[in-house]
Amino acid sequence: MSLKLYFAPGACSFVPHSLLELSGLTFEPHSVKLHKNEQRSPEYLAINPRGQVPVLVDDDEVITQIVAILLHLDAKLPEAGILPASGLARTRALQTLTWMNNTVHPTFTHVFMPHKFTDDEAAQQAIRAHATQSYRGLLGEIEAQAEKAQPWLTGERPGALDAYALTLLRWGGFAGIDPTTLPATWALAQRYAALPAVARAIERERLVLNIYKPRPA
Ligand SMILES: N[C@@H](CCC(=O)N[C@@H](CS)C(=O)NCC(=O)O)C(=O)O
Repeated sequence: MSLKLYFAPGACSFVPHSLLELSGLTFEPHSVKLHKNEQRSPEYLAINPRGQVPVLVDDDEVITQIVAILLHLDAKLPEAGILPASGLARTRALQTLTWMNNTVHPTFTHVFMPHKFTDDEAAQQAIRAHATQSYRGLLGEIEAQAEKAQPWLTGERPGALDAYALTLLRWGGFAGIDPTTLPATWALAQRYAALPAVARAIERERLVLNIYKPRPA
């Protein structure tokens, strides 16, 4: 069995990256530098024609989309606790995971890359300002969940939701949202980051957890 993960430092691929480290599965990490547009190189497009990370290659199978990648890894090694094993706890975790992926994450894309949605510069600024407000509200929803974490968002063990919460909160810093104003999520992210396996992924990506800078309104 061979596993390869294509990830970009600081991107959403941190979710499977840190969970692979946490699982103890052996994998080959491949860094893709988005700021150098490596995701659009012919070599990378041959792997993922959508030009996005993350990509998991399991033997010869190319798997994209965070939720699919996590379900694949979870099926491979259920004891890693990427998701709760069964029952309502699993349903609830999937409910939050898919919401993070299909709502919170694309809202940040509007903050980070408004040029994907219009060529008009004034409209880009309006999109960014509006999405930043929405993003604040969505992080507030994660905060309410983090306040009730038992002790992790994923449940008794750190897993998918904790990895995604760290990523989304960290991105908030770019959007001008001070992570310390979301104290339960901030504490959770720091706790997750301090796990030795997760720290390896953080080190490989050279991530700084708090990238907050006030943004002009
Ligand atoms: N729905 C996709 C989203 C993946 C995605 O948004 N990846 C971003 C990084 S966070 C990316 O590769 N962006 C490169 C680009 O748009 O050029 C998933 O769940 O994997």
